[in-house]
Amino acid sequence: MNISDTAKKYIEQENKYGAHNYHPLPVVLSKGQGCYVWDVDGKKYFDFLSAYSAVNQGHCHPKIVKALIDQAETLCLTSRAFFNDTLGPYEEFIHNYFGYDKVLPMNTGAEGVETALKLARKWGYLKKSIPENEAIIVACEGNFHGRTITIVSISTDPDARDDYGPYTPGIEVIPYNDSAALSTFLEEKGDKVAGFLVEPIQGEAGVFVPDDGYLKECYDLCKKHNVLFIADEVQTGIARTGKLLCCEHENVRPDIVILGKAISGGVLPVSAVLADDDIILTIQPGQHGSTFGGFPLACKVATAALEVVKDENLVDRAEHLGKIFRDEMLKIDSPFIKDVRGKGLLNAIVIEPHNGKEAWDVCLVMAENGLLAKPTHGHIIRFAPPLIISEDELREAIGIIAMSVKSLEG
Ligand code: IF1
Repeated sequence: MNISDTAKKYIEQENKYGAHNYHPLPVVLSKGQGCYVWDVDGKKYFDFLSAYSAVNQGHCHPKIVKALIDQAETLCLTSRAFFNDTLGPYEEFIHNYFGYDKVLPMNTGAEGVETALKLARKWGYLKKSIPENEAIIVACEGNFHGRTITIVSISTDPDARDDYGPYTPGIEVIPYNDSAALSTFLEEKGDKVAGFLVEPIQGEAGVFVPDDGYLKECYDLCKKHNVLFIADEVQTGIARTGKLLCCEHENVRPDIVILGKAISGGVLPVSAVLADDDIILTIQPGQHGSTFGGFPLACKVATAALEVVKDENLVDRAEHLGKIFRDEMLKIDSPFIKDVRGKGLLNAIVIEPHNGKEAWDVCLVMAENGLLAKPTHGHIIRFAPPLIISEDELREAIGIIAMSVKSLEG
């Protein structure tokens, strides 16, 4: 791939002064608008990563940016030591929007997950009367919930987990997409289980969509054993999969929902944990919090970002455009394409190495042809454009993907 001197300068700077905890595609971006980004040389790309589904509303959405600027000029941060005039309205808005009694606001997705786990443990001790220090959280193989010590303790990915021990106890991992495994586990130890933590679609695992009925079966098992069903919708939530929350595909209403990423349209780190009173009120003043959680900028930005989701009909758009995307991908006749899967506009193709080329090479060629996507686990490419992409734009992007794959066949 051709890298300009300007781009090289930024890449070398990151290499020299930044920790080496990422391996980015050699593209240096400097501008974004809608479903497009531009690099430092002015080249335009379709953004088919959307910052890992944080930019569902499109880059620099004017309504969200305006909310940010207006509030930034008024009041940015008060801490929760005092009340302010943005948090209450935001919390009521979230209540009406998602239909849960209350919200606990945080910043990053990982903090949201941590919050949900703390909430589940509190509830387990106070409401389910699990003996002190014996609460169990059940999670799934192949999960990705973030990067904290407790969360990597749940991980089964050696890259995410290795050499970060000792690990947080009280967590058990069972196979994903296997409700019988959950049933067996709960039959045995259900009286000590506080919560079952699950991604409705596993993103990092490579957009792994569980079988129809899996989430509902797990939810019913949780009800049977008085266990909280905790949905990590950080990546799948906010219209991405063609429903506001991915669990709606199976008419499941989780006991706890974790949201992040697109709740702010990718403008600020904003996360939220939703639950009803019997759960969320088990945490009392002083028992949890964060300096920035629910800060005025976040409240205004997230409200605007969620209004955009409704105003621009992003749920229906994701559903409609996702079908087109998968249909068109399946029509590409290529030895590289082994599988196409996903829901709404959260999709992936599984790449069969061919001609000495693999997923990374496909991504480099797509970048040269004006479309950005990122491989995961070496052989899977995730495709998740902003949900505001038009049908014409989507079809143009599909053309770039098809042409790129074809050009590598040799
Ligand atoms: C990185 C993946 C995506 C998440 C779910 C919680 C979090 C995430 C379901 C934590 C974060 C990210 C983080 C990002 C890569 C990315 C990712 F490839 F690792 F799996 F999106 F697909 N729950 N996902 O997907 O949220 O604390 O990051 O705000 O670079 O680690 P966070």
